[in-house]
Amino acid sequence: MDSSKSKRLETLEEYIIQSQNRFPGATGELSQLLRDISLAAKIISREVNKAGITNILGVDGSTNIHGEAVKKLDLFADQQLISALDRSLITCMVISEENDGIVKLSSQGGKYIVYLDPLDGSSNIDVNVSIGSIFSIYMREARFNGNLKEDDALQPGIKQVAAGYVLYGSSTILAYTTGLGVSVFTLDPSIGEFILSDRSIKMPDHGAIYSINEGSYNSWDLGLKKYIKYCQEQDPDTGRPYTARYIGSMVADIHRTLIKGGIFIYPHSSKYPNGKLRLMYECNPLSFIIEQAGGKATDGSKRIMEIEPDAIHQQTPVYIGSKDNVEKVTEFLETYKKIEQV
Ligand code: AHM
Ligand code: MG
Repeated sequence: MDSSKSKRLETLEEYIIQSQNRFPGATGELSQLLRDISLAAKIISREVNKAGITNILGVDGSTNIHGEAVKKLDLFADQQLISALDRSLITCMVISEENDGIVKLSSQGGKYIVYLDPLDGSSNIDVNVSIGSIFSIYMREARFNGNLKEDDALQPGIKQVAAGYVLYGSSTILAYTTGLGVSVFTLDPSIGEFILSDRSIKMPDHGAIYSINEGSYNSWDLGLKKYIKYCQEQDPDTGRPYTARYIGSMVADIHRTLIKGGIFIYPHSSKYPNGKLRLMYECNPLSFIIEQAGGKATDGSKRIMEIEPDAIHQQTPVYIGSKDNVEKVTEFLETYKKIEQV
């Protein structure tokens, strides 16, 4: 075998350092923060993989701030991520799905604020289906200005300096962006390193997959009902009928959408008048990723990343995926909204 032709593997660590070197003024703090998250992700991945053989699997008996049952792995992931961020003294506060208020870290002068969904899709833990961690990073605006408060964390998604997710699936994947494209890494468990699998992933402009919880059909707006019927109609020119895929873990559904194209929708409904998914630690970071890969993300009319937040756990409807698919559903929503108003 000609070893000179074998592919040189690039680790996440090396990739982050090389990316940082392209910016001579960089302090290295953001790079450190991404390394902290990746270290916590490796530990979470290990626990997720052995969940079935340890008693960590299952509900710990408490509920989180949204009244949902908290699984033990949620708490484990939350603790791992927060303590990794605390150790490096770069982050001043964390907002996590598992914590009601802001979590102030040891370094109150730290310049970054991190939002986390430590273990997204936790209802899937017990059935061995893919789950994930999501992160979204902001700079603190009034860095040296008194006590940290929730307001310091309320910034629109366009101000994210980095965001990403880790998917614990058939392999563990880490995808992140700093606004210069989306890089994807795959964990090689034999060496304990994330290996670069895609330097700058681009998603298809159009996809033939729609992803939505159709059990809520009766409570959707007319425009959405009509759009889903459109997806199911026969039209070989546009590849219809589309395929339906819904995992119920947003990270996993978005990862598929990133690779294969299509659309993921979690609309408002009578059960969730403002949508179910969280703006700050689910929709904004995943919108940043999807936009950087060439896709789009809206709440049905407005770009997700331009929504001015007024609460850290705020919910929003979300329509996210390939550009053409998101534009098409928007047309349906607008058309039928006008008809309903007449
Ligand atoms: P979680 O963060 O508590 O796990 O909830 C968010 C999850 C998303 O991952 C997923 O897209 C959605 O909830 C599924 O909700 P539903 O079961 O209502 O379709
Ligand atoms: Mg979640």
